[in-house]
Amino acid sequence: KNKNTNKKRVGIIGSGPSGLAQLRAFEAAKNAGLEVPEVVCFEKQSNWGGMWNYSWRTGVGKYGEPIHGSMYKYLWSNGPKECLEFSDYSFDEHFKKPISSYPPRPVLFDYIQGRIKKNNVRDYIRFDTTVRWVNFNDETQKFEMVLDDLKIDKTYTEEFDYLVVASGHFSTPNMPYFKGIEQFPGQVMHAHDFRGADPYKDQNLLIIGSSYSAEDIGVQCYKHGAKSVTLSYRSNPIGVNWPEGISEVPLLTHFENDVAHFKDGTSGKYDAVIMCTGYQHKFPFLPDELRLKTKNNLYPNHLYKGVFFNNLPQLIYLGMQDQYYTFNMFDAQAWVARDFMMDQLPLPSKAERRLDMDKWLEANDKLETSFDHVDFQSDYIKDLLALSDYPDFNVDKVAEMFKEWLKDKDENILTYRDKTFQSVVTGTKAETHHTEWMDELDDSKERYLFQDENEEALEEI
Ligand code: FAD
Ligand code: NA7
Repeated sequence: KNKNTNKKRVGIIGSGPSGLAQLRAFEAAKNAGLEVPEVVCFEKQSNWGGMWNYSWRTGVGKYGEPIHGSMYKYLWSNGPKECLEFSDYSFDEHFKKPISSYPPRPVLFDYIQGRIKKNNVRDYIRFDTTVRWVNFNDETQKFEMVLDDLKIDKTYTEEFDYLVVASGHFSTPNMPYFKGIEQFPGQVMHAHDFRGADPYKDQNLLIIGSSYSAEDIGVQCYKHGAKSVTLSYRSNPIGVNWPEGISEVPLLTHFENDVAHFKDGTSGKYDAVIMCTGYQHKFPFLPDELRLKTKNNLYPNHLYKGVFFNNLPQLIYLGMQDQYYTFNMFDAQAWVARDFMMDQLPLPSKAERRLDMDKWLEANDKLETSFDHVDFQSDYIKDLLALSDYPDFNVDKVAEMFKEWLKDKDENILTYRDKTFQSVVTGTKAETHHTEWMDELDDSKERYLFQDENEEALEEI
């Protein structure tokens, strides 16, 4: 008989940066000599990394599950890496040399994997396994999880004392309808299915939306040779200093074949439409009473400390906020969640938790500028850091870097990725990349990390 039958069990859904942060948090406690619960992580993909695990596929995967990935080729970090650095595993420790502030996706993917490869964390993950349904049993106070082992097409059930939902929220498209779109002759798709700019070379492209995806996909298509990029906004334009070839117009009203009409009475002819209209928080494996229902914002309601589901705190959500901070925020959350699950962090009463959330929600409502948003999320990170032994980092300095980044983008959206920042973890100043971002069409790790050395070696010959 298993001698660990009395051990508490933790089920984690997803092995993206958030799920991996949770695994790492438990590993850190174990390495410190503490007894940790039994942890099992379920991942529907065949590898970890979540969004950062690029997939060429769209629609469904080889087992017929909806494809999770929304990332695309030629994707470079859209914020300085110094703003997301793990404070317990620096870029220096991983790469052994300074690198630039805006690395491409494969380089960040490599970094995410570095610290968990040092332990046997992979053993805790069941890959190719979809969490199909979760039920909370009031009598046993346990979560009953219905799991599909996709590889052998087998469904089974397991019980857990705690459930950590780290399934991400940038996967299920929010896809609006516009009158006449069914007659549009060109391609219409959502950013979730965008896999790179190549098909849009020499095309006139219409993008709907005015946030990160619209900005980044628009700029990438411009960089890789689209004839023109038009961005259509609903509330506010992105409003940066656009180069000739990219422009912003008010919201689309309707299509007449390949002609799009906009709210200000203007119109244009387009070859393709990409909806960069955001994503839905979607948890098809959770019943109504356990499901987080929220829009994409900085403080989803019902989550105490941004993680504990107030009606049932043994249900924990990671990374559900809109994100300035990413990897380091997931870490700060995961450490706090771990301490609760290891009975080291008692929570106040439900009513007190409600009051705490209300305070944050009220502050959230008052935010106006992007700088306010940065400060709000920075305060949230500080609040979390005070609760656990996750290594402290200089949050104020990171907030300053975020503000620099916002200004850089405003000034020149094509060159902001050539700027460099200083690490708050090691003090290291980033390298300038060997090639300016606008001229760099190759996003491979090999070229990014070793091109300098190759060129030097060639010069020496
Ligand atoms: P995810 O990375 O989405 O991982 C969730 C995991 O859960 C996935 O592996 C998924 O397969 C798994 N899963 C989901 N449902 C189930 C289920 N039912 N059963 C089993 N497993 C399941 N952040 C940055 O810091 N810098 C950037 O430059 C940046 N660029 C981005 C660009 C795009 C296009 C997008 C969409 C996001 C970007 N982000 C960026 C934000 C990104 O979402 C986070 O960096 C990070 O990936 C979030 O981690 P996560 O673990 O919370 O979610
Ligand atoms: P976001 O940041 O949630 O933004 C969604 C955008 O879509 C935003 O500009 C919305 O405009 C717009 N939107 C939503 N619905 C509509 C309709 N019906 N019509 C027009 N425009 C609409 O999602 P992103 O994909 O940009 O970014 C998500 C993550 O991906 C992010 O973390 C990045 O790192 C990558 P609004 O301002 O609400 O009017």
